[in-house]
Amino acid sequence: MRRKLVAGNWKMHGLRAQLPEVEAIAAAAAANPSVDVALCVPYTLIHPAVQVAGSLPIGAQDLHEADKGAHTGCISAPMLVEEGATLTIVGHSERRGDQHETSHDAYMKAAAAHRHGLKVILCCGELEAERAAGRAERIVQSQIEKSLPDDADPSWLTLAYEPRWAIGTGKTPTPDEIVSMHAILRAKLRMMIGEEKAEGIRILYGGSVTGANAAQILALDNVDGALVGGASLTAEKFVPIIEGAA
Ligand code: G2H
Repeated sequence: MRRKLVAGNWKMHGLRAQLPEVEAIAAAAAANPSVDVALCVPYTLIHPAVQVAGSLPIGAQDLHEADKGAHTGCISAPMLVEEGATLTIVGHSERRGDQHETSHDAYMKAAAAHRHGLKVILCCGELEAERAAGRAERIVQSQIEKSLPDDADPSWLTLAYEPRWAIGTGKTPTPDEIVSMHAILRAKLRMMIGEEKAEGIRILYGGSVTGANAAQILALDNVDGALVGGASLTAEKFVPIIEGAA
């Protein structure tokens, strides 16, 4: 059975003044051992968060595909490891939208992270116009074809389906739309890496998950957890989601 994973994505939020939230989230994670919890914070908070997080895994939200080099402003996997990160998100739709990243970029970044022992949450998801045009399934399948690492394995890889139109908007897909897309992703995994590994890989849902809708979403077929943005910024909002997954 796949254990549920609830991962927070703080995006470009969080100063050291918010470290007590990390501590409170870590305490809630420890109190709910049946669910895996992780927190992906800004680069600048990785080290300080690790200092107060106990056994709560602290991750990054992106990385560069190279280990080092002339890449002004970028951060590599070895740098993340040195700061104490144990996981990273790649291919988030805000990276795809704001920084024009492609699925191939996500593929390269996932490989770099894995080379250095980081776990990876690989994101995919369609735009609103793509869904309206009836292309959502094909778009998401294509993203996975281009970004799934060659040696994808449940021990280090998690997928996250995040329809871009649901991110930070308060809109969520219907339960049927989530179930349908997660089934498509599971089938795509089976085709690409075989039944056994495909069954082990967790597929998270992300996009406007809150304490109010988490339990319903997390109970859906093939929904193995949640990637949570805005509602992960405080323990008050995030802990009910953790508890909803337990
Ligand atoms: C989607 C999600 C976290 P939010 O980006 O990855 O953000 O929960 O704020 O929609």
